[in-house]
Amino acid sequence: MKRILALIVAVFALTRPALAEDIRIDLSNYLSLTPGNWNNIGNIAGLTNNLVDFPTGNVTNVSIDGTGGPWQDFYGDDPVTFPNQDWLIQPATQDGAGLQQGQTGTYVISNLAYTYYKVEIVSARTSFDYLNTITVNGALADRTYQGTPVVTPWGSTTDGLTPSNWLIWDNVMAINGVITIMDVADANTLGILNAIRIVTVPEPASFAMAGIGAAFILAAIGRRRGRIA
Ligand SMILES: [Ca+2]
Ligand SMILES: [Ca+2]
Repeated sequence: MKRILALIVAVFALTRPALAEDIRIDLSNYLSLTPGNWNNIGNIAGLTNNLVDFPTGNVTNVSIDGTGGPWQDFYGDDPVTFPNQDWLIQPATQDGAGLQQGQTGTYVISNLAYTYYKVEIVSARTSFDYLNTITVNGALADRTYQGTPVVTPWGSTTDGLTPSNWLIWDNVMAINGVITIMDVADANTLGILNAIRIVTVPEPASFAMAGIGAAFILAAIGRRRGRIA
């Protein structure tokens, strides 16, 4: 009976997809808004609370704070040529939060409910190859969406827009619910962040699969017990 109780607890622990967080952020409302449960951030040098979870539409406690940063509304992928890929849809890349030459901008993501997150950041610009050194909790990216090596500094045209690529951090630890994103613009170019995704590890789909697996185990045990009785 104890084992059954432990399994039930495990099933509940594994089947919490509604509580997992998948936050999609379009930085800047300069040129356009991204539809669906995207968070369109107009106050790019300020605080935006209660970001919406993409799969469920639920309002979360998660916030994004660019207060004190030199962020400005920038054009990004003006003609919207970046293809829809995976989670990223248009017109999220059309505009962005920008930096003048040599400036450093920070976004603090707070009140995250889980410990580990995958963070994905898009920096794309038409014609002008802005050079960005982007870190998350002080670390460079683990990989890129296209599977090419991580390039630092990241060229918004040559590394971002032209190959339709972005940077990915696979396992970022939220420290007291906080993840810090930083972009440093090269001394001779501007800098830009167009879009961000922050998703619980494992992703909601994995939570659901784990839950289904646990349910099968429970059902199998139930059947076996039935036979013994
Ligand atoms: Ca926008
Ligand atoms: Ca954008």
